Amino acid sequence: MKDTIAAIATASGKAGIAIVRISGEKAFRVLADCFRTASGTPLLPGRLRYGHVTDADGGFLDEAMAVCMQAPNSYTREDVAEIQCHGGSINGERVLKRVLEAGARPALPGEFTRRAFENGRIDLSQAEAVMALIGADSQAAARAAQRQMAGGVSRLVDRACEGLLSMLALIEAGNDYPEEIEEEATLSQLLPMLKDVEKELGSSLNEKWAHILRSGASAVLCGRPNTGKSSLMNAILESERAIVTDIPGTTRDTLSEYLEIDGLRVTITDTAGQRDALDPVEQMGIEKARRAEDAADLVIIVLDASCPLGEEDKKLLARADERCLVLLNKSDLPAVPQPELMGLPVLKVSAKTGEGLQALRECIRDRLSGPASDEALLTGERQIALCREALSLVRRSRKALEAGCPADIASVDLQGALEALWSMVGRNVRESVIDQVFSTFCVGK
Ligand SMILES: Nc1nc2c(ncn2[C@@H]2O[C@H](COP(=O)(O)OP(=O)(O)O)[C@@H](O)[C@H]2O)c(=O)[nH]1
Ligand SMILES: [Mg+2]
Repeated sequence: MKDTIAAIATASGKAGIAIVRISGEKAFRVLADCFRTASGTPLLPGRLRYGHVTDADGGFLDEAMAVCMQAPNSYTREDVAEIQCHGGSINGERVLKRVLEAGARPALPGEFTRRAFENGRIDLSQAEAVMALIGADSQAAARAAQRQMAGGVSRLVDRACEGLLSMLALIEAGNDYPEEIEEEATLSQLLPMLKDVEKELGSSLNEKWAHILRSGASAVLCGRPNTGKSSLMNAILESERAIVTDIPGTTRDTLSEYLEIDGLRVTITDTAGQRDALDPVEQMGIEKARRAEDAADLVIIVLDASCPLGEEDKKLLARADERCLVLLNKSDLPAVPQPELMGLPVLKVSAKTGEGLQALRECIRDRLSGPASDEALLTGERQIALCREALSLVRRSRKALEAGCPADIASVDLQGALEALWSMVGRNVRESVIDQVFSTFCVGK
């Protein structure tokens, strides 16, 4: 067991409770030194007890509860003690100071989780998931982090590594017994195995969805002036956020708000209407609108059902790509024929009556949601980069074999892929990589 560390595990500021966490060889001794149970009997592992935090002279410092968790049945797999004292910006610090005086040292960011990793309770992908869960700002991101904590990525890596090791063993056997094992036979076994690993790694990479989980999704309302973009923004948000008038060119700057649709965090942006504006301020707004549109995950093109399509509408439709969703707003007004839209999937809505808004929400959610099964979806950038590296090495060895290269040519790349996968879970990684991962953590976790 390592030296004994302590930190406040709860957030700072006004709060009912602060938890001071202690882990390491001396954890129980430190606790015994600064906590007395009300009954005077000693603490038993796993039992939460009421009592007092005492100062160095045995005097009263705070009313608290305390618990001991004996190694290996704890978060760090070391002896862990926790004091639940009163919260607030001063009190928790006072109790921590007392704990440090009793023989613990302040924990570094992420040091508790690092110990859990170093003591083999979790692997590096699970440690990263802990941080992702703490930082999650949507239900979807929290769910993805929890799946990774439960070992989704670990299992993916295990399966892929098993495949790679079997392939390396096959190649090795071919090298050792060239008379007995035909090169052809080795190749015919290797190729399907390579394809399986490629498929598996590929399915865990969905970078667009991973980005949405990390940073939320963006949806941009665009269209020519007066089609009702700002009205729709307000209707979706159910608040009078954007100014609405019948004067074209009312919205000049882009305007963004957060929205949660079925656990998915979406930033929705209203933009200036697209047209050839003379006013320099409006021109700048239109320029900003174009940039927002380029960066968006979902581009919502708003058309007006009550008048024929104009030049600007047609331009927008012409540059529409797979990120676009076409809305026909003002469906409460008599519709005019718009032959240009024949055969195009459009959603009829009315910002005025609310017609179609629920369908619009569902459509936004469906277009921005990830795959139904994302057991082993990679979300962290480090994980994604390593998986991409492993995948490209596996692909390269498959192509080399298909091009008729001898089987042992593939073994260097397969070994490289294996190492990249090991790094994902923290096997055989350099200390600096581990430092890097845990440096992003908060103190007390
Ligand atoms: N009848 C009707 N009028 C609408 C609807 N949506 C917007 N409008 C009107 O269209 C005009 C322009 O709306 P606005 O939201 O400012 O359009 P923007 O320029 O695209 O942002 C305003 O007079 C709105 O009241 C709708 O669904 N039905
Ligand atoms: Mg507007």
